[in-house]
Amino acid sequence: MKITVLGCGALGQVWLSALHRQGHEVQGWLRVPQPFCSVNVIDENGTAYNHTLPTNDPAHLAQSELLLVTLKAWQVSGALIPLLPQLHPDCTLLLLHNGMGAQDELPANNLPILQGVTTHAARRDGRAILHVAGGITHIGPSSPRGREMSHLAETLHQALPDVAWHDVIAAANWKKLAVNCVINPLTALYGCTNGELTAYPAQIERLCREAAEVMVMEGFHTSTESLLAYVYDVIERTAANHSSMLQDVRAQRHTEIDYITGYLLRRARSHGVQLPENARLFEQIKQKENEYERNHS
Ligand code: KPL
Repeated sequence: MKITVLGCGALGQVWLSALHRQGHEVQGWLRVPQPFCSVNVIDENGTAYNHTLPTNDPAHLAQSELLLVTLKAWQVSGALIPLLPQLHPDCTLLLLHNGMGAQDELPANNLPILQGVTTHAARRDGRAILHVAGGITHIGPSSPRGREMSHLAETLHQALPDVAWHDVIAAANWKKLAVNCVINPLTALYGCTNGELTAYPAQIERLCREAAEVMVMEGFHTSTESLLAYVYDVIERTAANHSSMLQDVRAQRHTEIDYITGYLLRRARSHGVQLPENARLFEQIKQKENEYERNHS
C-alpha cells in the first residue's frame, strides 16, 4: 500500500518503521521539507531498526491510499488543510492524536476519515525513538465514507499490532478524553509522573464525576465509578510515564489542553453545564502556557 505519514515525531516514526518493515511504500511528510528522513526505532526488546525513508514527494502524496496523521491535535488542521487538494479523492485519513475537535477544523470534504486512539508509548532518546510499550490502537469511522474502511484495521494490525476496529469509535475517544482530562493537566500542574497522581484522589474523583456527567449527556453509557476505575488502571499501567502534557510544559511547547479539557468544557457548555474542577485546571494550564509563550514572543 502507498502511505504517507504526516508528523514524524516518536509515534509517527514507530508507524513509519512498522509499515516499511511490512513492505508498504511509505514516506514521511515534514513541515520543513528535507530530501529524506532517517528513522531509528528501538523496540521493546531492544532491537534497533534504521531506515532512510523518502519525504515530501508530492507524487507519492497524490497516490497515497492512506494518510496517517500523528501530529499534535493543535497542529492537525494547519498542516492538513494545504495538503487536502493534493490527495487522491479516495485517500483515507487516519487521525491519531490526543483530545478531540481537530477534525471539526477541516473544511467540508468527501474523504474517508478514521479516528484512532492508541496505548502504544514511544519517546525520543537522543537520536533514537524508544518504543517503550506496545499497546492497542482503536480505530473507527469519523466520516460517512470511513465506514467502508474496516479492512484497514487488518492491514495496520499486520504492521503494528494490536489494531481493533470499532463501528462507533466515539465511545473509545471519549474514554481516552476522560483519561487525558485527568492525567495530563494534573501531571503538568504538579510536575509528577502518572503514578504519583495517586496522591490526589479527591481531585481525581471530582474530575471524573464532571467528565461522566458530560459523557452521559452526549449519549454514552458510563458512570463516575467506571471512569475512575479506568483512569486508575491507566495510572497504574503508565505509572513511570511523564505524560505528554508534562513533557510539553517542561519543554515550554504549546500543549493540547484546548483539545482535551477545552473540548470537554465546550461540550459541557453546549449542554448548559458548568464543570468547576475542570475549568479551574484548564485556567491553571493556560496560565502556565501563556507565561512561557509570552516570554518567547
Ligand atoms: O495519553 C497519555 C499522554 O501522556 O498523553 C497518557 C495515557 C496519559 C499516558 O501518559
